[in-house]
Amino acid sequence: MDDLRKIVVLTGAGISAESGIDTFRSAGGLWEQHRVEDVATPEGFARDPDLVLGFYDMRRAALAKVQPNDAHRALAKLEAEFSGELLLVTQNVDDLHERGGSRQVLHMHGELKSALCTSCEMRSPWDATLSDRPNCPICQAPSLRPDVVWFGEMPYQMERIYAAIRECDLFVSIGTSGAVYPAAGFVRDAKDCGAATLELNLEPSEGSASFTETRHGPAGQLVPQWVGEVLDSAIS
Ligand code: BJW
Repeated sequence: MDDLRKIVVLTGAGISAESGIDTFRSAGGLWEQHRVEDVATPEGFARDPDLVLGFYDMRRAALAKVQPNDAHRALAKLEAEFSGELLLVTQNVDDLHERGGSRQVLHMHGELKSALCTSCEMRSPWDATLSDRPNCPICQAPSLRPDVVWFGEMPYQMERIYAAIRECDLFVSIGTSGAVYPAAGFVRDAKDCGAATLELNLEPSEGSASFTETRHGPAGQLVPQWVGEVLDSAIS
């Protein structure tokens, strides 16, 4: 780890599981409680906007009741103390990285606390409900939807992410099943560019075999331990 200058970290729902947020694909997870086609596609939204707006209102409200955990805090410590470059990319729509102290977080699948106007296409910070069809604060149209990336839509800031992956020395994937692209492909993109790759996940993910190193267990333990190793190796 002595030559570590550029790290890209990708996080998924598993990093927020110990805070009490449901993951998607685990037993009892969100996709067992709701049909993915109904709540996480543009077609589902067009068919039944009330259902979709209610689903995201419920998750936004649940966010107010949970707190960041040791894994979020450890990544904030890494950002503050690592002397090289760190890009933290999350697939999560929660704000637990920010509340754990991270300052720079790239939300590739959007954010629960943001609304997207389908009329003027502007994004606005949003803390309230959407199912009551409030007006867009910018164009005043009652056309707000959750500012999240559904299946078939383009994730945010892909050029910036791919540029960082091409240049990184280490790609680390934390708490994600590796079931959803393009994020699931980042490990192979990083490896093709010569980076070391590390998986920190409760169990082997769908992409485990692609990583040069895998560690399995709860993120609340694995992430602080790994961050400690990185910061110690930079000091010595
Ligand atoms: C713990 C833990 C603990 C638990 N500690 N770990 C190539 C091949 C095939 C298909 C495609 C392809 N490219 C594109 C597609 C189509 C599609 C796709 O991937 N389909 C798959 C089903 C195959 N992708 C798309 O449509 C994407 N758009 C797109 O590709 O645009 C074109 C494009 C092309 C090329 C470049 C760029 C763009 C958009 C995908 C949007 C995903 N949206 C969602 C919903 C967001 C809003 C919301 O939150 O509701 O994003 S779906 C859902 O899955 C959510 C998540 O971010 C995402 C990933 O889930 P995640 O985070 O991995 O959670 P889980 O539950 O799956 O896994 C949790 C893991 O944690 C598990 O492994 C647990 O073991 C672990 N764990 N406790 C550590 N304590």
